[in-house]
Amino acid sequence: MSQRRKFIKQSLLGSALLIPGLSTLEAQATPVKKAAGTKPIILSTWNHGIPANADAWAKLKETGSLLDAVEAGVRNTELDLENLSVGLQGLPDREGITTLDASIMLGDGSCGSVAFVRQVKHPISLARAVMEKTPHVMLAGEGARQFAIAQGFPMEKEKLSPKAQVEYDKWKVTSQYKPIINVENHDTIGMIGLDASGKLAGSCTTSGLAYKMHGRIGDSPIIGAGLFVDDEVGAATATGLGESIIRICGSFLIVELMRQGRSPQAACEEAVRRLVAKNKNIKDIQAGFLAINKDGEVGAYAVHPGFNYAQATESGNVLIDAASHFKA
Ligand code: SD4
Repeated sequence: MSQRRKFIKQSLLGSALLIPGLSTLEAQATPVKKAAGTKPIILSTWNHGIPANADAWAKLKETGSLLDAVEAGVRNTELDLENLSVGLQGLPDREGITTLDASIMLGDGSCGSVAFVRQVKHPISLARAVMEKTPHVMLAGEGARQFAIAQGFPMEKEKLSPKAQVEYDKWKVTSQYKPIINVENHDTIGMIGLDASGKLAGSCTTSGLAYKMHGRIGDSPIIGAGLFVDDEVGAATATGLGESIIRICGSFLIVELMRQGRSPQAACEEAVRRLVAKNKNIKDIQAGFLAINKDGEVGAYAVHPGFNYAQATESGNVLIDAASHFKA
């Protein structure tokens, strides 16, 4: 049996459990409290979440630090040459320059991010350095690059990856700016995790929208938009058209909805509902959210079909399709 089928079968079995002492009918009529989630757990967006989760899991086991884990996990994607939306191999902006955004956050409110940064192979580690070594939360552009140099980060040559160069050359023929759902623009990695002691952390890293205007910054480095983590409640991360996510402060919104009692799933659904209401041309916009509460329950929801995520627990690392507002 495939891992995904096995996982689905297990979840179905879980929801069919009866309460001892009640007949089948009574048990069906009684609202059964959703089974508590599991700890530790690490979640990340899209297919590349599988290798990223594997690295994060290994790091968690090695150091016991969830912060180390969420950094190590997305560093894997930052080096993935197949991925055209994360790291320096990502598709460039309209001028042919690749600029990166990243953020990292702990459940105690510590956070750091970098935006519109060039020549840095691991923006997530730079975001962590902003969090740990400066009095600030966010550095952008040339200032972020200067800080990277001062911190001893190697500067990479500004040269497009062979795959990105081919795509950019094709794009230049028409030079049309038209984001395509789930194809060129939707491979950002957002990772959120909960450790065995109940602490939460998250990370998010991207090269942003392909062929964006030079200087454009998306949701991923904006605390509360692409990522938000609070040990009292839970964590959320986002992927998709950053402008639509910033407009509703997506990740913060989900955490606050969970604080008011919604499940991670219900909170993600409400965020998508709001995003759909606040954005024009919604048929051309994909956005997806992934959330976890402090009990380890998970939620995920997207505007359009096609969003999936990877979930690592003690019982394995599996890919799961998220439901969506619009149906296929
Ligand atoms: C951005 N949210 O820069 C990112 C892009 C993305 O999956 O998530 N792609 O708008």
